[in-house]
Amino acid sequence: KFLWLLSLLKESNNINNKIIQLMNKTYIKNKKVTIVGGGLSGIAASILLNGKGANVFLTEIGDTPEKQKELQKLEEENIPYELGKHTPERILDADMIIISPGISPEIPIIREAVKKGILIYSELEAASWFCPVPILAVTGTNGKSTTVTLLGELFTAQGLKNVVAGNIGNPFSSIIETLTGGETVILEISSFQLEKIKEFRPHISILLNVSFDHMDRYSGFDDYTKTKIRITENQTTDDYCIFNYDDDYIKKHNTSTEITQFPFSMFEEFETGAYVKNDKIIYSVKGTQEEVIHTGKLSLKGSHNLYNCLAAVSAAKLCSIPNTTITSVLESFRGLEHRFELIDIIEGVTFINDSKATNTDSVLYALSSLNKNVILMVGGKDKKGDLSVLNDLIKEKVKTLIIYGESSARMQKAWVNLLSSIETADTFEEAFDKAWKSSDTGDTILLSPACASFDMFKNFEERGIIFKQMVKRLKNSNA
Ligand code: UMA
Ligand code: ADP
Repeated sequence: KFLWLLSLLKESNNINNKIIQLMNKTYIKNKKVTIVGGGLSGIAASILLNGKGANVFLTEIGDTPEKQKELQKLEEENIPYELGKHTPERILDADMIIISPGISPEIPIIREAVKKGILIYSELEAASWFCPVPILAVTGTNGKSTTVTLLGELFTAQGLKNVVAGNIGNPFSSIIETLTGGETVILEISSFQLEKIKEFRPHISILLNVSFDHMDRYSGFDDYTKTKIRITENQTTDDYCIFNYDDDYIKKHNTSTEITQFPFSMFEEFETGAYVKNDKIIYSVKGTQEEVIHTGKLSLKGSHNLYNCLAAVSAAKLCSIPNTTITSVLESFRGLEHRFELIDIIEGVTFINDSKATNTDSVLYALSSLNKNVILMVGGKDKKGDLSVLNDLIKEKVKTLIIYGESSARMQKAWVNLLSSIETADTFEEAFDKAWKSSDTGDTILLSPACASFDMFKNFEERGIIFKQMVKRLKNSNA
């Protein structure tokens, strides 16, 4: 009965999506659209909207040879653009502006546009106008990439067509024209992308967790987390919100009664929801419980990943994926590179690459998953989060702290009294050398920076790759 109801709901969701799609298709034609930012999102949105008949103009502040090369794509489509400046007259001569996620709506040119009454939308919003299939959207401070990738594997293993896109690296706009119908779009969504939505409406949303992050962009925790909750803003009773019941903030603020709410928890049991009982993941609908998998069989380790699995299981079950498929994927899914990734053990010292840990909460989970004797490499571009949340775990688990990067002074000040062994390094290489020199058999060297990477690296991937290369070099020199 539940499945029958679900298929009816899906159908009405599809009809609504199609109506919105038709409205916007007609609306966008011949409209003047300025795209601000010529990164992945800006380029993809330009090509999509140009293809839908809009008069697109893109403006990009950078003017490096790489940028020039990237924007050649627009020339192929005859889309006009400017590099190295944001020309007000040109930008403001628009019916609407599509803003890239990395650009704050508080920059002067966007403020001016708002004053002039120009509509401002995010790339996520614009792409969603043309999405003909249901959207499963995942947000949260941490665990998004892991969860969307896991969901993609669950759908694929069941033979269900799907496309994973969004903040994970391929903009939503870039996949729209590849959709042939029958797919589910599985979107990783950041708070930045949610800032300027209007109609964006996923059929299933997932709220994983919220903790301090991006405090360099938001006025405070409330401002940031309220943006995350906007993922549910346009959902209706036809739609589902799978949410983390153990996250106090989400529990308090995700209160809409217009949505079909689906909680998950490690501590509470629900009539309808997913939870852990006697080391098993239980999925329950209206009191009918099913054991899905023993937590000991999950290939992803750590309590943070158990939450990701609870969320993914909930979505998979709501999409009628059977337990046999779920268990086989959850037993074999190895997780993603740079997320608490075990690299090697050299002379009894374990190396873990957690370069994607760009905020304090992800470091908290990394430390919680380890025993004592951790040598923690931490630092980078400061996101101004509250560092004291790590105090207890640093005291309990960390033997030596190696601090590097732009955030160095603030971190030293925050943790100087916690332990006797704190070292600083001017370069990442020096930080690695100091970590190795201070290690003994049985220790773990954990790169879990609690910061963005942009002060020293192109991105967190480059930071993780360089860390792994240093481990490899060390191994070779010790061989
Ligand atoms: N720019 C201007 N004017 C300005 C400021 C910037 O023109 O005033 C230009 C920059 O020079 C650059 C472009 O705008 O060329 C950058 O746009 P962008 O930062 O939005 O970058 P994209 O390449 O479009 O990448 C974005 C996401 N980036 C950010 O949110 C910062 C990518 O997430 C995402 O993968 C991609 O869209 C596809 O959806 C990255 C990220 O760091 C991985 N996300 C944050 C996170 O995960 O914590 C939210
Ligand atoms: P995101 O895409 O949200 O940044 P990732 O899956 O890439 O999330 O993981 C980023 C970092 O957060 C990694 O260090 C990872 O170990 C950690 N992490 C993953 N899932 C969670 C979670 N549910 N809660 C806290 N930390 C998590």
